[in-house]
Amino acid sequence: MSRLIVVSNRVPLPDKHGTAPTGGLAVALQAALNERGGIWLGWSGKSTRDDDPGPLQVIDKGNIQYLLTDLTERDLEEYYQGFANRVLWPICHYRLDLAEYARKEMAGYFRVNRFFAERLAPMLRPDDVLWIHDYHLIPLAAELRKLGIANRIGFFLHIPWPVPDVLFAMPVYETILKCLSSYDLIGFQTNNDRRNFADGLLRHAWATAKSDTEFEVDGRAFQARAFPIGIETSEFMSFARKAAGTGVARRMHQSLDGKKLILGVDRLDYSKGITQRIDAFEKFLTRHPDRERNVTFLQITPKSRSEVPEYEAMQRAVAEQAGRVNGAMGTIDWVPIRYVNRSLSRPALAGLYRMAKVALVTPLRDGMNLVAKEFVAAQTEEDPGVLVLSRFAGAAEELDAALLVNPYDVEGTAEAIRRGLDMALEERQERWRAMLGKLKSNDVFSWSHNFLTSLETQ
Ligand code: ADQ
Repeated sequence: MSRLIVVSNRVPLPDKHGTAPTGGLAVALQAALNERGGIWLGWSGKSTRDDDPGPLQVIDKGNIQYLLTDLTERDLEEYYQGFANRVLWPICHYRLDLAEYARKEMAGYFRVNRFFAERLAPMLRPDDVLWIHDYHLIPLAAELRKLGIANRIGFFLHIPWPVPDVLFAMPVYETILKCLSSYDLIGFQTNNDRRNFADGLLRHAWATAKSDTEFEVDGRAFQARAFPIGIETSEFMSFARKAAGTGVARRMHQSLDGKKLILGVDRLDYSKGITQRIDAFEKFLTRHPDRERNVTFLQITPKSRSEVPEYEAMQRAVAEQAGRVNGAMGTIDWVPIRYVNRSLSRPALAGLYRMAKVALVTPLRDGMNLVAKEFVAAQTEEDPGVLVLSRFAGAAEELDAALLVNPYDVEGTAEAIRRGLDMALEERQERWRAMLGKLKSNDVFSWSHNFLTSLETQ
């Protein structure tokens, strides 16, 4: 079996005892690397003021070599904070209003990808299979091809791919499309993303299609297909079974004091629809005053990308909004919204999912959304909670037995909260079984297996 070479912006390192990191994606890729041996390359998380990022840091663990590189401060600003997170991320999440194009940052994005390619190329053997992850690294295959690398190279995009008119607003979109055509296989989260990609690509005379999934650009053939990412379903189910006995679960149970838990769990990001969700919860309370004091909405949101100004502003906006609702609707012994900026362990998270009657997973746009899948996996058959899910999350393609909502429709989401809280046991079980079946048949291990098999056999 040929070696696997994974490249992603960040590398989840095993700890000093050699224990693999947690989180579905890391666990699945680690498993694929353990089986075949190989390399995982990415940014170390550190930056330097010098112009030279210095040598690669090499960490050997069994048959896997972790290669970490520092970046210069300028690289980091232009590639990561700049083009990746202030152009590609907003464009792919349909936020043209937040995209900030600057030629300097676009140049930095391509320069850092060339730098990654130059660091990787000398380490490669002719039969290695390469799997590149996410929007930070779209040009990597094109840069490797320039250096003479002819290996099979796959790319998986974790975020959505926009419709053509949104994509075309990005000044370098043609270069980005051509860069993608240097891969052998491009994986999208959903069929909708794959269709959007094909629609945008085929508006150009330089691209042709042989089928829905096979394309040709400048004489080079490649495939683009949907591979919806999963979670580590059975491990997550077992976390949730064990979680009832943990301190977090006990403390939460006590503090709920009989109130029904409505739960939101998201990284702090404008794509996650947190402010619209709080509006919907407030609307639910004003429409159903009899429910006051019977429910608690817990929103758990670790901060992310705080170096990007939009994220800083959002942190303030959400905290103020939660404070305003609590001030207006709370009583001396009831706080409607608990807003917490903390990361929790996976078992603690699983325990909270299991305790919740309703989960609000209402992003305005999301590649997949793993929280939706984790929530379903954590439920018990005897008394499953209800998933309220945005139709704009990739997860809605598989989890169509959830209560699907339009997150921009605040009243519709408020009504779904009510429906979720009142849903009869039989309907909850029926919906849950349908969703769990999908999570079992497509977990994160079969996702990585399917992708790699397609890449090697197409
Ligand atoms: P993200 O945007 O980061 O990922 P998501 O899919 O929701 O979003 O994954 C978040 C992960 O972080 C989940 O596993 C969740 O459990 C964890 N998490 C969230 N809040 C936490 C907390 N307070 N404590 C601990 N863990 C927490 C991108 C795309 C998604 C796509 C994934 C995977 O934006 O659409 O689903 O990649 O492809």
